[in-house]
Amino acid sequence: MKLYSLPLSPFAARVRLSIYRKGLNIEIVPPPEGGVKGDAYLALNPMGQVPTLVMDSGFTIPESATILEYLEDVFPSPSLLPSNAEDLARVRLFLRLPDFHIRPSIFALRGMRDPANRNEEAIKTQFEAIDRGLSYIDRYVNGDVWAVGDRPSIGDCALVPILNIVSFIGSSFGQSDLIAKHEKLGAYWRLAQSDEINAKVISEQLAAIPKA
Ligand SMILES: N[C@@H](CCC(=O)N[C@@H](CS)C(=O)NCC(=O)O)C(=O)O
Repeated sequence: MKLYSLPLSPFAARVRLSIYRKGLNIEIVPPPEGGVKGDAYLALNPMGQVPTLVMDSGFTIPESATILEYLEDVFPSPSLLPSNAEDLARVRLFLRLPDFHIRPSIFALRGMRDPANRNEEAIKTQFEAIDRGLSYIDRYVNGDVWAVGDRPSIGDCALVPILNIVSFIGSSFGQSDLIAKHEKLGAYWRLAQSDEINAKVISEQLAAIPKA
């Protein structure tokens, strides 16, 4: 099995977190020559995005949330899914809320990191959207070291990499308290960074940030 991944992508990082936590023997590789929009990669993932999981049989799976659920089905132990339905629903919210309410703004802001491309009004609008997204997530986290329950779940796999990107994007625009101002989410983010496996993925992402 092989995972196509790029170190900075919060969606690829979700899957790496699951792989590390489960101790899986899955090769982690960058997209082939031509990158995510090259013919070789588009043959694996028609959307041209990371991550993609490729099975030894040749079957391929795009979409990080689907890959995470597939890994739970194929490698159920150690489980990264809570056992009760309410907690499972919260875990699944952590896969969806960042996609709908954080991702679009991160992508918009990424294009404005260069001071030559900055539009102050647009930046304000995007940070307001991120703040709203974080407030939605804040409702459902525990405020403890794990997002849901008393052990790691794919909820943490989803949240840690996107919070890391929010934190980085915030500081590159001079906004350092974006996460901390949300009480439970701020507590979660502080504690989550002290976990060794979370810290490994966080540092992989930070090492890949292009120098401005
Ligand atoms: N919904 C997708 C989102 C994946 C995604 O947005 N990947 C980005 C990197 S963070 C990407 O590959 N972008 C390349 C592009 O769209 O050109 C998932 O969860 O896997």
